[in-house]
Amino acid sequence: MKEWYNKINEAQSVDALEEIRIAVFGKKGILAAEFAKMKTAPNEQKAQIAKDLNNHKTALMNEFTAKKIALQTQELQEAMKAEAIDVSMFSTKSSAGALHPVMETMDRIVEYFSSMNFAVKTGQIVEDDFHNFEALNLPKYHPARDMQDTFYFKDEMLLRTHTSPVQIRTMLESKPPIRMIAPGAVFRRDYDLTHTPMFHQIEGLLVDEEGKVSFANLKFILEDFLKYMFGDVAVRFRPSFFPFTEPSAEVDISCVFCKGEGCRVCSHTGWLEVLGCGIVDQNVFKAVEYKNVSGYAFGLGVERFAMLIHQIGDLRSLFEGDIKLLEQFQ
Ligand code: 2NM
Repeated sequence: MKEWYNKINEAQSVDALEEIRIAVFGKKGILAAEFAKMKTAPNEQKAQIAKDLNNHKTALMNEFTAKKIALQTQELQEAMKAEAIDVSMFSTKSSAGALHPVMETMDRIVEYFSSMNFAVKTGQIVEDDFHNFEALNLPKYHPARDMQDTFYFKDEMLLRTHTSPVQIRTMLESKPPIRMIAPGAVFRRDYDLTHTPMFHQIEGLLVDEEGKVSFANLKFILEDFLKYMFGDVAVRFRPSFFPFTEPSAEVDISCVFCKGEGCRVCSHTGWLEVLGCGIVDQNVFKAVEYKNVSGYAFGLGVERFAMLIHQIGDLRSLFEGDIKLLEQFQ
């Protein structure tokens, strides 16, 4: 018996101890064998032998339990030491993502107009002919529809060519005064060096009582906005045409690459076109049944802003998803 106490105490691992447990307490173990021998012992000794064996059994079990706890604790501590991770260690490569330059630019534009109390509206990408064209003073067969050819579904449904349908929906569901911007993806049948079939726009609309909204108000906010976006640039307004505004203008900033000296990017004019705007045509207000109101509106392409801010030469690189390009703007 004595040797089994030693074996338990000298066990080197939980596994080795388990083998000893089976050898001592198992069905074919030494205790079972000792109890079996009792049958052949003289009757008057049986009580004493049983008592001794039961004492050993309890004592061995106590030894075993104490040893098992000690070995488990030791093995756990060794494992923790071997598998420890230094969470404060520097990693060589960070896999944190970043906003795409187009989305980051969009956020910055939204931030400016939010600070000026413009509400942000989104709307829907699949639109109908009324909200995308008709209500915007672009009747069927109007020549200006050619420039905004798009992707059609059946029943006069289409992919919106600008975010203006969001302005129309906002006017139809609420009353003036209105002060809103509509950021989002738009679609046109265009694909060349400077055009992609999908791009992002932000358009703005302000409506108030007749006579309260002037071209001077529009000039002020757009000049302030462009200086917020591009820093200390010159801003100029050129007369233009849009079906939904009258009068209309295109807005240029002095070239951010050559500071107005003239270079390849600005075609040696010193100016870059960045916005379209105007006083909302009364035909648009007729379409949404607004009376005795005046308003201004404007629209811009977010990809173009992102290219000018980050000095990206090729529009298509914004759509390729190339990590090498994207990592430059983290
Ligand atoms: C532009 C330029 C000028 C415009 C007009 C409207 C609406 F819905 F109020 F009529 N929304 N956006 C507008 C005006 C857009 O983008 C170059």
